[in-house]
Amino acid sequence: MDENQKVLSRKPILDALDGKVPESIPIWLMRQAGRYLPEYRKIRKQKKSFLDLCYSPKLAAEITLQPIRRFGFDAAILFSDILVLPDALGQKVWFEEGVGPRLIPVSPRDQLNPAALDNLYNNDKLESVYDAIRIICKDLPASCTLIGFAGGPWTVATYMIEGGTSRGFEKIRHWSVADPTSFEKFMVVLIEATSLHLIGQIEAGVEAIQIFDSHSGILDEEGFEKWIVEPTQKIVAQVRNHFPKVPIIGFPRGAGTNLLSYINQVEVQGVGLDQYVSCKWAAENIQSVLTVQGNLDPIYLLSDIGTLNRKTRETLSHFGGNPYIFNLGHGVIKETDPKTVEFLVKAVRDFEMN
Ligand code: 1CP
Repeated sequence: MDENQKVLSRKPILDALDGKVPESIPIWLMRQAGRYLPEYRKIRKQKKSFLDLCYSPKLAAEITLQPIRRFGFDAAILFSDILVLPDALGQKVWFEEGVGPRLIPVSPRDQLNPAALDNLYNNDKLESVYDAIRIICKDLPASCTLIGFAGGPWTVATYMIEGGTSRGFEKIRHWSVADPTSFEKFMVVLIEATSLHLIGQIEAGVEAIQIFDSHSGILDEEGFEKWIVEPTQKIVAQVRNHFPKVPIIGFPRGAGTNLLSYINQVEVQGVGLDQYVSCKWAAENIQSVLTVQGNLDPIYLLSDIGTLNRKTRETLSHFGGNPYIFNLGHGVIKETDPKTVEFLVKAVRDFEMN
């Protein structure tokens, strides 16, 4: 078969991650489930706490499938959150309306104890996430791929150490440079926990995984190697040990030119691009090596249809002829009109390379 010959796909996302070019460009969107959908807001009301929603298998399964029914995306992403992991490890985590995630912060003095990992082996919270996956698998359309995920250890650590969303990330940056030895011990526990959680999701039925390192952009080159590349290599190796064939998508958001180091060292099958990466540069330097996913700025879903159409076609014309999954550069913004998402899906499906 010619290298880029188009294939008729049973699961277009899995084919794209296998280096093939499906007949029609596959599409899913980060945060495709969530507050911009009225059907999500309705279910959200049933639980006061966001984490309770994440741990309700039937509701989490239903929310995962809502955008699939409405838009027919090629992938469903499990409805959960990267912060279920610190919660399952025993840290106090809650979500405050209008504020976002809050955590009782971990400090260099009260390290994350490796014994916390014991919590994960027999943990009702994570078991309910895996139960949601088992329910979703029964209802998933045949062409749709179920994607599981975890946060990258660095990104999860930012929330655990800062105690929530942060502007300057001074506490974690200070700890990681002032005492890298104790910080590494902390990261080792998180690397292990993340690997276990991803393996648990695959055992329950997810067909691909994405590692969200949303805050990799706050590290310099040396920090990126130590706290993004090396931990992700270790996670990929552990997952591969159990499941050699399940494709992995890395998403080191904000990595910029460090993306080159990431794709050369981490054995992922696909890499997510944020909207700050030039499409022309990424097509030449990244897509020439592996499948890319991205990277329309989600803000265009709030602009007029003409602009959305122009920017979408521009993105597709850079990436469309080679192994590629259409996505945004970050999550759907909550003010987005679902009708605009419908338009976007059609624009991607109808696109033909000339
Ligand atoms: O109020 C609500 O209803 C909660 C909003 C919400 C939703 C829908 C949060 C709170 N998390 C989620 C779901 C979620 N989170 C998914 C589900 C699947 C999908 O994409 O449709 C995923 C993959 C995540 C991952 C996640 N959570 C990340 C990584 C991706 C990213 O956005 O960078 C991060 C950083 C979080 C933390 C988080 N969860 C929620 C909030 C408000 C935040 C903080 C984000 C920040 O610090 O700005």
